[in-house]
Amino acid sequence: MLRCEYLVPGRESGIQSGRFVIGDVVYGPEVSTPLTSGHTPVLSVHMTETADQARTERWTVDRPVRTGTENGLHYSYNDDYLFCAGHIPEQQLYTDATRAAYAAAFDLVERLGHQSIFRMWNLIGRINEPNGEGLEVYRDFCRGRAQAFEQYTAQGRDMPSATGIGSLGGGVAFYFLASRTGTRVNIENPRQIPAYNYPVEYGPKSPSFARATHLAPRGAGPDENLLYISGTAGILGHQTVHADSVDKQCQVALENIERLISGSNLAQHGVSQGYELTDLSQVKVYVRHPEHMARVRQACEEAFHPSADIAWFTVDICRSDLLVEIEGVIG
Ligand code: 3EB
Repeated sequence: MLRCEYLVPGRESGIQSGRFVIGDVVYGPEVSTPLTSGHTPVLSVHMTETADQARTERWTVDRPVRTGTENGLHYSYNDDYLFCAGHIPEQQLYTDATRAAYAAAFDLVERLGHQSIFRMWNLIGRINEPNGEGLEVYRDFCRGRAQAFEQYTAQGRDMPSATGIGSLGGGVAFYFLASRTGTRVNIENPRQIPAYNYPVEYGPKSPSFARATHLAPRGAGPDENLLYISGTAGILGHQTVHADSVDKQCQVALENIERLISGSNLAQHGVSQGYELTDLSQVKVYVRHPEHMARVRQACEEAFHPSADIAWFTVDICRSDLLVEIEGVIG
């Protein structure tokens, strides 16, 4: 089984026996291109001002991994799972570089036989700023990503759940998880239109992601399924709601997740078991303005289980009217 945990960097926590690290993502004060340092990939993303706010998202699996690097991609995999990290340097125009980076990633997973990319993260510097032609960097990124996904989905594959969020700089860092075994189902939210169908007012190409992905790993019992919840914001239909209230946006985001993971919605997608907010074991919360953090923290701590692992970041969000975004993992 695949698991993730959030570690405080520097405070080294041992790896449980019988478990193997497949990838580390340092959400910290520095950016670096992904490094394998002879073993598993480590991607460092500039997501916090200071080292004490940093968290390392550590992914582990229950069988040993092999590691490789090609085309700027750093990856680890075993027979079940693959973790892969990449980095697009800061540039004036992102469309072509994004398409190329994604195409290289799709090519890699195809060759390794791990075609089912089920969860992806994109951490984007200057996300709301204009690129060299005046187009917002996020929209520029979405165009290149969509061009790569057009080919991918034409081959009958599903988009992953995803996060597309601001970072404090350093181009675009991305990483994803894929699987070779188990059963995977994409989940959409009846309260929101699929992001890949957003109208053109949000950019020349819609964002390429599913609202959640459900994974029934090989050999897993009914209680061992995994659910990956995409970055979720105060959006109903395709529209941002309550642009003037972080409290209300946070409430709508939580309600969106609640509905997404509910038994009634998952049943619509052929998944028999539903979940509640208190079932999320790992959560990341992104808040645009530092002065909103305390209120968002209070709302989220009330909504999630006291033992949930929650990581907090003050970064920009893909639409300039979004004030908060929440993602999570069940399992
Ligand atoms: C939204 O619902 C909010 O571009 O990969 C959430 C999750 C969002 C992923 C992405 C964007 C992305 O549209 C933004």
